[in-house]
Amino acid sequence: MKSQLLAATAVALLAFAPASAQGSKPTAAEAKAFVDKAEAELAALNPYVARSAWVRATYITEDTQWLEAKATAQQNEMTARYAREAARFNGVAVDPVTARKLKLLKLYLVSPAPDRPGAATELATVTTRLDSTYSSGKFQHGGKTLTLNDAEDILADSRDPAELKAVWEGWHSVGPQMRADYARLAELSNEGARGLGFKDTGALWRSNYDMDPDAFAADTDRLWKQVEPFYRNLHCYVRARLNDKYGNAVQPRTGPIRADLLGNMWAQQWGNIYDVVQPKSAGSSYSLDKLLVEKGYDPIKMVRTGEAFYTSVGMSPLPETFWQRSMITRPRDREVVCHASAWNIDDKEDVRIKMCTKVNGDDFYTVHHELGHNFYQRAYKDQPFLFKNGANDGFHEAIGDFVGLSALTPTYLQQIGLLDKAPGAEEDIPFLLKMALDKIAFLPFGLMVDRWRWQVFSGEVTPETYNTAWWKLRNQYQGLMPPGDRPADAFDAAAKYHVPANVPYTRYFLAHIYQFQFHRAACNQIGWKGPLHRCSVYGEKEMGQKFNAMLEMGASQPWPQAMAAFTGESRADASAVADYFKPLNDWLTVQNKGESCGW
Ligand code: X8Z
Ligand code: ZN
Repeated sequence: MKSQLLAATAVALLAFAPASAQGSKPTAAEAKAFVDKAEAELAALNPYVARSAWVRATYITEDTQWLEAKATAQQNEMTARYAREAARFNGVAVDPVTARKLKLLKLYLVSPAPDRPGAATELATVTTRLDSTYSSGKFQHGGKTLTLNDAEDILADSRDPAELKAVWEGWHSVGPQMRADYARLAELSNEGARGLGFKDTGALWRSNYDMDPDAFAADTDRLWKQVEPFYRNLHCYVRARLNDKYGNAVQPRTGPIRADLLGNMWAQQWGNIYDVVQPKSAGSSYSLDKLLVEKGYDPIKMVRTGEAFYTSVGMSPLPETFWQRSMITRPRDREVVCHASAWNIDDKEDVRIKMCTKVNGDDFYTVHHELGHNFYQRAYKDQPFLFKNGANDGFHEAIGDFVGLSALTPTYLQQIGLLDKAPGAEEDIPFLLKMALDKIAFLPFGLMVDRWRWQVFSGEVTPETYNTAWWKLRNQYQGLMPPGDRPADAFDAAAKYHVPANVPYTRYFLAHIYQFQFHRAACNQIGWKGPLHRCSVYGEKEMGQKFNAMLEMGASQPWPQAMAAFTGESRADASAVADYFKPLNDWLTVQNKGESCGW
């Protein structure tokens, strides 16, 4: 099977060599033939790569790592070669579909392998090892061996600052052993990106948004400026409540917030400390964590519930194979990658999720998020291979989040019997505060992770300064500090999944803007007249049809066209975030009177 694929590749190269060898300009027909061939070969290889990756991610051993690295190296080598070849058609007047495919071919790889023998294998080996090291990371605490899952539960539930600090530091002790591999990954990836004509890997990543890479960076700045005052308002309010609870010795009332006090290992979503910051006058009358347990939910029922939301808006149920092949809970007897993900193994119907699902509100939400990826994959499955993707990666992340915005409304929770009675307007502020702790707190984190990587890829940050640069950005964007001095060898960025896993992160920042644009547009379509945070699109088939039409486009058009198809808007705009949260932002401003905000 593999040798046939290699033989086919060789034929393809011979077929296209003569044009440039003769020095004559290739024709549009040759460009189209080249793209068709490349696309067919990449499509043929993909199910093999996907299966190798799936098996390694659900059963980490020396052997599965070896197998995955071999498959991804082959894919990287093939794709990078085609991406380099594609440059031959620069300036050829081709049809728009071929032009878009040529462009996507060059942007296909997150980290393209350099063009020399052994480089693709080394890159794949390092990448697989980094992901596996992170995923099997463990540390000792209180006489026990803890996994990241255990540590996350403690960060969410404990209110003992000494324990929080110890567990936070414990998990971050997995970082240093990844420094050498990470530095090598950055080197190889940069060499590969430069071979394709990009300044560095960061420039390659920023080129994925149908605009100039510098314009894209500026656009994320513009969006951040739109939401930054709201984030600072939230930061100020939360810091004051933490100070009320823990006192000056643990959390001063001015300056940055201690990163281990916010209920999440990376302080990226703060909803788990809602109990600490809830308004004295009127708190929330329910906790989704408790409701799920009380109503006897188990992981499968959570996923079934998620699926039912999508089918309620007209999408077809998941195939039987989804239930047979997904990994929904953590297996007891082997190492796996627990970080949640959604897969399409055969680029057709074989969709799956991989999660270590726990029965709590966070995972209830994550189930909806992951299924968003699967329903998107299903919707664009009939597109040509290179268009089987999101309009951009932020779209891919925003689909399930958009559904999640409805799925978390009390109205919906009552419709599906989780809540006996939906609370009235008196719970608007508690509800919005809970949402902001997750959605608004996330924004600066969503931005800073890749700001750090862009600096690493550009060479501005070196392995010696990985950690100081990380905390400089953590301070600048999020207003955070570590719970204590960091050891000289610390590599705290590596304690966040997407860094060792080499998954770009700006996508999540974008998704946190797009999802509110989708939500506002969908609520308009169904004729909703109330406040946006109480709107649920559950059961709205006409809206669902229009939504699915956007999903079916895949990556066939520049993303502004996909966005316009559903929302009528063709640029990212945080005004939908402001609309959704307006009552809360006003309320926070009043609560913060007399505080000296900022850090
Ligand atoms: O990684 C994820 C998803 C898989 S695409 C679970 N998310 C980011 C994270 O966990 O850091 C979703 C929110 C942000
Ligand atoms: Zn996702």
